[in-house]
Amino acid sequence: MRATTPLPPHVASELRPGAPPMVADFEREMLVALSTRPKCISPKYFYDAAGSRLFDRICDLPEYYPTRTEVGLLARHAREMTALFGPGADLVEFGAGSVTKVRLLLDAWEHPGRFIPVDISAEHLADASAQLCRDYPGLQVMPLAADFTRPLALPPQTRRIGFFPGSSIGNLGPIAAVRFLRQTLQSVLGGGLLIGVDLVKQPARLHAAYNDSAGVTAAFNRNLLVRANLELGAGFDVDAFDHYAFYEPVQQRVEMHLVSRRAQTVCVAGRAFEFAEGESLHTENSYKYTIDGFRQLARRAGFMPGAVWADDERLFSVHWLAAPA
Ligand code: AVI
Repeated sequence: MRATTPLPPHVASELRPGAPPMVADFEREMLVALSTRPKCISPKYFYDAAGSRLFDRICDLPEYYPTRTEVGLLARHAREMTALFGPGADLVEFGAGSVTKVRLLLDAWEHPGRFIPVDISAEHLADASAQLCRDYPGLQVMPLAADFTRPLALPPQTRRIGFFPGSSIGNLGPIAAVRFLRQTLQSVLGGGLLIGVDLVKQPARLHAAYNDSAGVTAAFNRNLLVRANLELGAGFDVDAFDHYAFYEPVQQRVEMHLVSRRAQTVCVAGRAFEFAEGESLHTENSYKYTIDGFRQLARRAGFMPGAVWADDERLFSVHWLAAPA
């Protein structure tokens, strides 16, 4: 077995919608974010209860194609996908959340093994697992409340399959993404990883997905400031910040920013921080990949890329990455 280095905490929880980090972490990272030039904070702080609800609404927006496209791919190709799992393997979902997409796989898997949803939020996980047990009476569900970006204490098993939908890998930069995949590989050696990856496409399409007409993404972005006001008493004038999201084609990523329309002073942990008129707080990157580009990335992490499923418009992809024994 190759040794792995745990991911740094700020990278670790970037990948976990639904897991609110502790206030102390938020305060510490906000202090760093506001002291950095340009100001920049991890997207993990989007996901308090209100932010998670807004994210669920984003997933249903007409402009936000990733969720419905990925669900369509899983529904259409679940038999081919689960045939690769092999009979009796353990299926481990990383950052399982409400455990919805995996149902499409469980419905199609001919000889299922155990299902191990892993999520940092124990309460959420327990509810979702209980419901799954009711819906799939023969299925052995073994929820694991843990930070899946760190080495996991998984039950012994000869063949494990990872499932990581939603293109959450895109919220990491390419170097952190390889590091994350390398670490995941250690949990699924001899098995594989089924992972959803958003694709590069017409910038206008990406622009629409992150600038929806109902303003839900803008509210999701601004919720970070609402949260900072509630939890840290920061005093952001939330309405004076514009949501600004754009596709940057050189790095192939959507960047989200909050841009202050006026000069303002905020206060965190007794320290004052100035925003100049027009100054930005960079809140998220969402990397997009070509199919070949992602396969190369997976190879760099030690996986052997196999089948890929994409929709006819090539908006989104699901990759099978085999893991060497
Ligand atoms: C969770 N993640 C994959 C979403 C994305 O598209 O990068 C988060 C999001 N940000 C704005 N809209 C959705």
